[in-house]
Formats: sequence, C-alpha cells, structure tokens
Amino acid sequence: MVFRSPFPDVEIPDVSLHQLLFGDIADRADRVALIDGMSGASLTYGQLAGAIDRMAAALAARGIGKGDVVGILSPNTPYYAVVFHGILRAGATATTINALYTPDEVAHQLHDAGAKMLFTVSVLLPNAAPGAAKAGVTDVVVLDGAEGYPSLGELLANDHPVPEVSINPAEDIAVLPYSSGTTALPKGVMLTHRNLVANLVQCGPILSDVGPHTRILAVLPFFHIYGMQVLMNNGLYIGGVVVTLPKFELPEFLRVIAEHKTDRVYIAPPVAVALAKHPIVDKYDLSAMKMLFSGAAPLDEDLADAVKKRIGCKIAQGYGMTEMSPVSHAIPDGREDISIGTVGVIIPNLECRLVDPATGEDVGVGERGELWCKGPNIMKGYLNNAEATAATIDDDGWLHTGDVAVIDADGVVSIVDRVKELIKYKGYQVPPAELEAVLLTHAEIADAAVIGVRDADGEEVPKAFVVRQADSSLDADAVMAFVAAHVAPHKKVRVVEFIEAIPKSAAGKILRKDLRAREQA
Ligand code: 4UV
Repeated sequence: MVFRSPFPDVEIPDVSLHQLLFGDIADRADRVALIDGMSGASLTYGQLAGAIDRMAAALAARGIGKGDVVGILSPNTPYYAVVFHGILRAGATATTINALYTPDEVAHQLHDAGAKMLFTVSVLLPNAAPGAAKAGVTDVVVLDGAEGYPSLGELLANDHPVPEVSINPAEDIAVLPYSSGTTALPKGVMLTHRNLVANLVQCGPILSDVGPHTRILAVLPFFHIYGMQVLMNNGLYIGGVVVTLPKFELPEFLRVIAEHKTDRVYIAPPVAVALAKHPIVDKYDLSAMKMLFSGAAPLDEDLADAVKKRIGCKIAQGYGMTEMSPVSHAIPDGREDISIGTVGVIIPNLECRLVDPATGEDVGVGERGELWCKGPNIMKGYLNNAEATAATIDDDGWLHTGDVAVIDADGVVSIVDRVKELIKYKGYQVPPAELEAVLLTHAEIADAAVIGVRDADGEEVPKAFVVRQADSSLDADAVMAFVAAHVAPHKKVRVVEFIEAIPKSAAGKILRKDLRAREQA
C-alpha cells in the first residue's frame, strides 16, 4: 500500500541549487541574508551572491571545476555559505565535514571523497592540517587566516571571470555529506542539485508561515544535512535572515534569540531538555521565538509540552535522513492539532510504504512497518559503493530507511523504532561499526560490539560490550578513555559491560538484537 502526502505535488524546477537560490535576487539584494550571531557582522543577499561569484572564480582559477570535490571543515558562520555555494557555483561538489572530527576522521573523509582542496578556520587547524596532510590534500584555505595559508579575503580579492559551467541538475553531485545509513561505516551520500532543489521546494507547503520576514537561528551545524538544507539553504531560498552560531552554549543561544529576535529556532531534542529545565531560560526575553522545530532524533511529547508551556511558542517536529536530502515528514505550520510526538505528514512528491521487516509484506494504517520512501529527494547513491547503494535503494527505487513507523488514518506518522545499526547521540550519527573497529585495535580486547542504550535522562548513548583477552584486567574507564582518544567527542562510548562472548550469527554477524534483548532484560 502506497501512502502519499495530503498536499498536491509541487513542480520541481529543473535548475541548479545556485539558480534556485540566487538566480533572481533583484528584490532582495539590499536585504540582510546572514548574520554572525557572535560578532553581529552581516552579509546582504547582494554581498553574498557577489562573494559566491568571486569564490567560484577563485576556485576555477585554481583548477577546480566539474567532477572535483572540495572539503569544508568549519563551524557555522556567514562565510560557510560563501564557501559552500562558491564550490557549487564552480560546478564542483562540497563534502561537508563534522567540525569535531579528529585528524584521522578528517583524513578519512577527504581521502574517501577524493577531495582536492580543504576550507577550514584557524581554531580547527590543529585537526585540519594533519588530516589534510594524511589525505594528501595540499591546497588548504584558512578562512580567518593563519600563517602559511591563504585566507578567504585573499581568495575573494581576484578579478578572474566567473566560470560558465553547465550543471545537469539530475546528474551532477552538489554535495557529499557522510552517513553510515543502515549499516557499517560512513559513506559519501551523493546528493544531486535536483535532490537538494526538490527537497527545498517539497517543503514549501509544510513551511507555509515562512518568508522574507523569517529570522532563523542556525546553531545546528551546516555540515549536517539538517543544518545545511533546512536552516542555511531553506533560509536563503525563502529570502529570510539566517543568524549563525558556531556551537551550542545555552546562554549564547538564548542571548542571540533575544537580541536578534529569531522567530524560528531549529533544534535537536537535547536542546529541548535545556529549554524545559534550565533556570537561566527565565532571564531572557524569548518572546520573538514563535516556532521551535525539532528533528534528527525522537522528541519526547511531555518534554515538548513543558517547553511549549514555559516559552509560549509553537513546537513542531520533522523527520528526515541524509539520504533523503533530508526531509520526508514534518508537522506543517499551522497544524497545532497534530501531536508533537509525531513527525507529521508526508511531504509532496514523495511516496511511502510501511513494510514488515520479518515478512516483507506491506502493512496498513495503525501497524508497525519499516518506512520506505521514493521521490525526487532520494539520493543518487553512495559514492564508490554500489553494494551499499543496492542494499539501501531497491530495484524499484524505494529507499529503506531502517526506521520503524506507524501511520494513522489521517496520514500522521510516528517513528516508533529503528531496525538499523545506527546510534544517534544528540542527533549526531554514531556508527557502531566504527567504534567496534576502534575497540578491536586495543591489544587487551578480544572482541567487541556496540549498541545504543538509554541513559538516566532517556538520551540514546553508545554502549560497548567487551570481551577481554584471557589475562587482561582492563576496566571500563580504560576502555572509554581508549575510544575517546580516537574518535570525535559525540562518538565516545559512554557505557561499558564486559561479557564472555559476543553473540554472532553463523555467518559471523553481530546479533545486535540479542544484545538489545539482554539490555532490556
Ligand atoms: O542521516 P541523519 O543524520 O539525518 C538527520 C536528519 C534530520 C532532520 C531532517 C529534516 C528535518 O526536517 C528534521 O527535522 C530533521 O538526522 O539521521 C537519520 C536518522 O535519524 C533519525 C532516524 O533514525 C533517521 O533515519 N531521526 C531523524 N529525525 C528523527 C529521527 C525524528 N524526528 N524522530 C526519530 N528519529
């Protein structure tokens, strides 16, 4: 049974992302596009479009063009948008890297993506420089300047021609964010211009309250698909103002909402915990905040109600996945009748099915099934990995999300479980396979498996089951410290249990469901 959006299909223009966002900015050239929430510095749409042109010209002069990949390792600032859209304007592909990555993690993504160049900022240089060196990337730009590196200002001060590239929106890869999908290690997710353009346009009927008057608080990172598309690109598409913050710190977050009067604030669920509970929230005038929108992990309904009462704003929830560019479901603006514990309705131009993982049969209204989606926002595939692509998108074009959902008679969807390996820590991806590989490099660890468990606050955290070598007296703290030294902070193992043997199938696959059952017992 195929489920569809309550909204009619929308027309998806056959244009590049640059054409969609900046093709005609005559009406908004003098209006502010981006504000740096830390310094207050701003860029108008005209300045932004001009800087993007200069960036594209500089990249073309360095030999970057169609088929090339350029890395971005930077916290959110207005210049992120200049670099990101400059790369796309030059016809190249941007691979966006988690700003907290270790040098090895940076190197791995740059190498896997085949990146030729890297943009970063001075505070991240201690990880960026060795990462780039290990990946053999020698062309590194430090946006705010650092000795021995070209800066953004130097790059933009050029009079090269803007390259004339012809983009094929359905084929050309605009971005290459990394996601582990349903299994194994992170893979490059090939999202075409059409994928990104489609998802912005598909969200139009859902985001019916937004427009040039909208002021978005952008603290969720632009390197992750949610920040990239729903905050940065959608904010620019609607002609709004995007106020950037480089990281989440509650006082700064509250100050910026109050000072910059951001009316639309996008968060992941842990921020809602702070908004519901922290005493300092009462010290700020948050009356400008009309809508708080949560996604990337399940939002607890009681928690959302508590925030709503305390702040007096509307709350909505969306659901998506890197591989879907990313939005597939959301609670539409103005639909306060829909429960905040759900992810709302299907977006236009998208078809969905719910399939029982055990039988492979479609299920109907009110029954649990794995969510499958098909539409113009579904990725082209994983980079250099036809096998993983085929395991995720079937022959008929259905993307298997690995999430279990229920749809009610009104077409409202709830995400109720996950059948894939992925762990979400504060909305960030933690692929268990990556942590297992790190654990197995420890001389005193004979075997290991990682699953997601709930901590005392109900947050999902990575837990390692570890089999020690025969004469080892390794303790939990040592295991956690070992992993922490090798991975970005969000991937840390936070609970350890020593066991006799990891349950495995005859084929040697970790039986995670047995570990989950053991955990529940
Ligand atoms: O690939 P990814 O890291 O992607 C995301 C995307 C989050 C979005 C996208 C559009 C929105 O409008 C929005 O609000 C949030 O996180 O991880 C994808 C997986 O994250 C889980 C689910 O397991 C996905 O397969 N996930 C994302 N959103 C939700 C969620 C949610 N609202 N409830 C439960 N799980």
